[in-house]
Amino acid sequence: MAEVTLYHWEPNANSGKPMLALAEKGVAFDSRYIDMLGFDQHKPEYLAVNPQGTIPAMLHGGRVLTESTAIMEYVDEAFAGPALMPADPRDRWRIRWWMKFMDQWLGPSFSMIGWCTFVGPALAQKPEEEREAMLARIPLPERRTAWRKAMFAEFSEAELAESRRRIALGVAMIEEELGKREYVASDQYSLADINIFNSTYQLPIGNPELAGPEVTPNLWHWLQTVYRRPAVQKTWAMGQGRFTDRFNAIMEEFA
Ligand SMILES: N[C@@H](CCC(=O)N[C@@H](CS)C(=O)NCC(=O)O)C(=O)O
Repeated sequence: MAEVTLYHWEPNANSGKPMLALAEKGVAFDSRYIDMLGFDQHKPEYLAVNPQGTIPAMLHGGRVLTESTAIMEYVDEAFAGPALMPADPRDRWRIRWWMKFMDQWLGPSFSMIGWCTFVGPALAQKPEEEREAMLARIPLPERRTAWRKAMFAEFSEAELAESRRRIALGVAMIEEELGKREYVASDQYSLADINIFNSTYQLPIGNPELAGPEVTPNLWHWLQTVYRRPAVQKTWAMGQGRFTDRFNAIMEEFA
């Protein structure tokens, strides 16, 4: 049995953060796949681990760790292996700036579009009573609201337009930043790159108008570099569905 157990969904957005950090550090872990669309995260077995019913969650040293970005920082500090935070305070500030920007401002917009275009439609075939029963099991009211909007296609045009605006602006900001250095927030690969990559890796096929060799040459170069990292390839091989298929399609076409 490994020292670490990680409860995660696909290597994407929040689940992908600790998966990638652990892979970069070379830390073996027991993988517990939580099928988010099957609502495994609201089943009693998982609520006993994380009562909030969100993924990921990590077990280490008798502790349950939640919050994907905080877990990445923990992983970087608790285990040997290549440092994912540089020593320079200014670099560390920039990394934290970008992670906060992602977690609070840009990430939720990627997530809303994903929920609207993929997660909601994936559940739309279920009978209404079944969807209502699924909603009733969600512990956090704000997650229940988000799920309801996704399941019943209730995101407003104004909300979606704001998310699209943020994504376009956020991608332009990342492009500008990558014109200044090799990685987003420092000269070495860091937690900021992991955080941003998990939400942007699919852009060249999902939104080619936003990211590609001509529109965003800096982002394009960075993505190619990150796609090729052994930890990234190993992590995406752990997915069980659409996200890994999409990553493989990207690898075939672009990397
Ligand atoms: N701030 C949390 C957010 C976790 C989160 O919302 N995860 C999503 C998956 S990316 C989730 O659990 N969704 C399922 C649900 O809300 O039922 C973190 O970064 O770990």
